[in-house]
Amino acid sequence: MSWFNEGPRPGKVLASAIGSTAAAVLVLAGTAAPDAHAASGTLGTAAAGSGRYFGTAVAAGKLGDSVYSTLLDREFNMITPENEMKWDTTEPSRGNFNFGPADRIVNHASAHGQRMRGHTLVWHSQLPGWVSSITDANTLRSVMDKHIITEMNHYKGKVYAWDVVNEAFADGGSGQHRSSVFQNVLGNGFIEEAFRTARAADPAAKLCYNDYNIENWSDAKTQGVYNMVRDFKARGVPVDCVGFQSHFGAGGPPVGFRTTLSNFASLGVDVQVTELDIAQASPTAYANTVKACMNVARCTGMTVWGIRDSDSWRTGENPLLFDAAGSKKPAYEAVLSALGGQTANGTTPQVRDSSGGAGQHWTLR
Ligand code: 9MR
Repeated sequence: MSWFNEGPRPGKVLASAIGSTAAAVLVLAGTAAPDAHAASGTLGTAAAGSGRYFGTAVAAGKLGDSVYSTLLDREFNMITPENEMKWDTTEPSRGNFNFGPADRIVNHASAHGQRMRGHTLVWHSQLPGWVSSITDANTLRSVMDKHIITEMNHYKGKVYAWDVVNEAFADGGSGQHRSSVFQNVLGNGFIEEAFRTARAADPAAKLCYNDYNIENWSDAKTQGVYNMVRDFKARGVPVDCVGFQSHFGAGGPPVGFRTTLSNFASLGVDVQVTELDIAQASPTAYANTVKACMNVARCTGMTVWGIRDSDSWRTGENPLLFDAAGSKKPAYEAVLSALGGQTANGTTPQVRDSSGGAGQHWTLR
C-alpha cells in the first residue's frame, strides 16, 4: 500500500487477525500495531491507535521554519494546504494552472509519510475575478469541470480526500444554498455536477462536502446539508464524506455535536473534523471535540487549522495546540489523552466529558 492510500484501521485489523499468524506478521512487519504504550506519544500516533488520523493545515511558506516543520513531522499524519490548492492560486487566469506552491506541500507530505486532504476545488471565496464574472452557464460549467479535472489529475494518487465543494450553504435560517456565481449561473445542480465530475476524474479519491456552522444538529444550515447528502446517497450522486470545519468559540462544540456526526454517518458517509480551532483553546473544549469524533465509528480523523497560535488565521484568539514558541499548550495534553495517547507523565487521565447527552462518555475503542 502506498503512502497516500486510505490507511488501515489497525484496531480492526488486529481484532480480526487475533488467533492467526497474521497478527504476528503484522507486528514483525512493523505495521502500525495498536500498541498504546509504544506508539501513542504524539497526536498522529495516538489517533492511529484507533485507525484515525490527526492532521493540520499547512502553509508552504512555513516549511522552511524548522520549529514549524519539526512539529509538523512529529505530530501530524495528515496535511491540508491552508491556501495553496484554492482556485486563485491554482488557476489564476483561464487555463493557466499553477501547482507550484501546493506541490511543495505534497512533496513534503510524500517525504514524511503524511497523507493529504485536497482543499478545495469549488468555493465562492478565493475565486479569481475571471471566474466570478462568467454569466453564461455552458461556459461556467465547462470552466468548473476543467478546473476539477485538471487539479485532480495533477494530484491523482497523492490526495486521499478532496473537499470538492466548500461552504455552499447559507448562514442563518434558510437551509438553502448561498448566493455564488456557481449557484446563480448554474443553479442548485452545481454541487451534484462537481461531485460527478470529481468521481470521474479520480475514482480512488474520497469526495467530501465541507462547511462551517453545521456542527449543531438543529441548525437550519446543518439540516440543509444533511438533506443534500441524504438526497445524494439516495440518487447515487458520489459523495463519500462530510467535513465539519469546527471553528469554535471559547465554549467549544455544541452539546449535540456527536449526534450530528452520528446522524450524518448513518447516511453512509465518513465524517471528519476538518478545520478545528477554539478561541482560547480550553482543554475541556478541545477534549469534548475529540471525544465527539472518537465516539462515532465513521469519524475517521481530525485536523486542526494550523500548528502554533502564531500560524492561526484567528489573530489574537490563541486557538491552537502549540504556542508561538512551539511549546505544547494544556489543550495539547487534553487532546492526546482524549485520543487515547500517553501524556508526558505516562498516564492516560480521563478528561471530564461535559459535551452532554447520554452515551457521550468516551471509551477506548
Ligand atoms: O486560513 C485561511 C486564511 O489564511 C485565508 O486568508 C482565508 C481566506 O478566505 O482562508 C482561510 O482558511 C479558510 C478555509 O479555507 C475555509 N474555511 C474557513 C477557513 C478560515 O477562514
